[in-house]
Amino acid sequence: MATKIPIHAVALLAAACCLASCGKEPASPDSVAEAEPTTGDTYHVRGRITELPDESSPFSALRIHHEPIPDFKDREGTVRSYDDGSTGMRAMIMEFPLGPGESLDGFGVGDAVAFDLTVTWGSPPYFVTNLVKLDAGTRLLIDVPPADDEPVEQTGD
Ligand SMILES: [Cu+2]
Repeated sequence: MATKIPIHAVALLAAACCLASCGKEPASPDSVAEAEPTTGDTYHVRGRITELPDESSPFSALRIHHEPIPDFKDREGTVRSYDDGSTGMRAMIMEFPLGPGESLDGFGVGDAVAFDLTVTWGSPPYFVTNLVKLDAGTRLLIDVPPADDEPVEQTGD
């Protein structure tokens, strides 16, 4: 019949609405069957901690200046590309919710770190696991190279 609405479209719509509005509310049995897996994509990322959550400061959070994630897929599953030739997610400082069981004990602002970033676009949309500290001397792509015009010691007499 020409007017029949495809079942898949309805189920996808329902799933999308649920993702957007009701978070952890149990889905109906119908939409469970059609629901996409929530395992998400995981990226291995390096960066430097710029801020740690502080109980006395309500807007504080774990923030990390992360290196570019060239294969990062947006919510539509697309790897974006930019005019400068870069792709995915460019380096930036952003807030990172911790995944289950993760602890910030022993971490400090300025630490170079590596972690797995799992992106589910759920609630939270992404989170960090396997956070480890890198060697203190680790040089990251985000570390600003010394300026060319830095004053140079003159040794002449
Ligand atoms: Cu980012």
